[in-house]
Amino acid sequence: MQTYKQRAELCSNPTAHRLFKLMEEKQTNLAIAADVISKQELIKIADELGPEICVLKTHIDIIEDFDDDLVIQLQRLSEKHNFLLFEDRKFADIGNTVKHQYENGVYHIADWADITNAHTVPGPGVIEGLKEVGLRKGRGLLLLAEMSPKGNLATGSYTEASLKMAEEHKDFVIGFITMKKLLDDPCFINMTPGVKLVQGGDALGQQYNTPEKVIKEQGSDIIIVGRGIYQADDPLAEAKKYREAGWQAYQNRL
Ligand code: S5P
Repeated sequence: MQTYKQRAELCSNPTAHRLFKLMEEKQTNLAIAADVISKQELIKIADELGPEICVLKTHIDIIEDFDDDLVIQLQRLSEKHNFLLFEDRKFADIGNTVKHQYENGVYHIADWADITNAHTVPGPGVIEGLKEVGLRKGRGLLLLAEMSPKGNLATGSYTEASLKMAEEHKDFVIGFITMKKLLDDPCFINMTPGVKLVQGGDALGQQYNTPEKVIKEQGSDIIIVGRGIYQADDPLAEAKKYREAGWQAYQNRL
């Protein structure tokens, strides 16, 4: 099993390289899903939890008072605390449309998000469209090869076809949203949502596994944790627990 550091050296995509490198340096494989709806709450999470995480995952379109200053502040905090910005946009349209959704509109995602992601349901065109914008900026794309909620359709031959699309676009696709490690290629990074310290679910189909199960047993690389952290009484203390659990599971795997 290769270390994050060894994998950093193997990957030519600059975002994948940076991510593996910072994970090793900071000793964290924790990504926070900051699903809050105000600018102030998002900035607070980025600043307070920034030292604990490798990635800040946003849903920028749920912010009620979004403005360009939010993006400037997030970029500053990502430099201050050394984490990457991942806009969880889940692009899912034809190449020409996603290109504009990525580059234009209100959010200009390609200008600030190191990482974004896409569903593979439209076929390889979705990757090609995003790549026209993101590759020259050194960005990285994750494909949703598997999903966490009950009854989702990203399984079997759909997952297999998604892996193939990734292999055909290795310059831009840096990995997967997945429940487990799917390919042996060390340059694909596996990020797993649906993580809590205790297994379970929510009322809307979400299913949770523990950091130990996700990283050690399922061979994933990064745990994505939302409500488990930001809804805790003390989010910073809780983030430290997840960080410790995720890193311990990685070391046990090695
Ligand atoms: O299959 C998925 C893919 C994603 S990216 N299941 C998910 O839950 N996610 C995202 O992970 C989801 O959009 C949310 O931002 C986060 C999980 O949040 P939590 O509060 O359930 O930990």
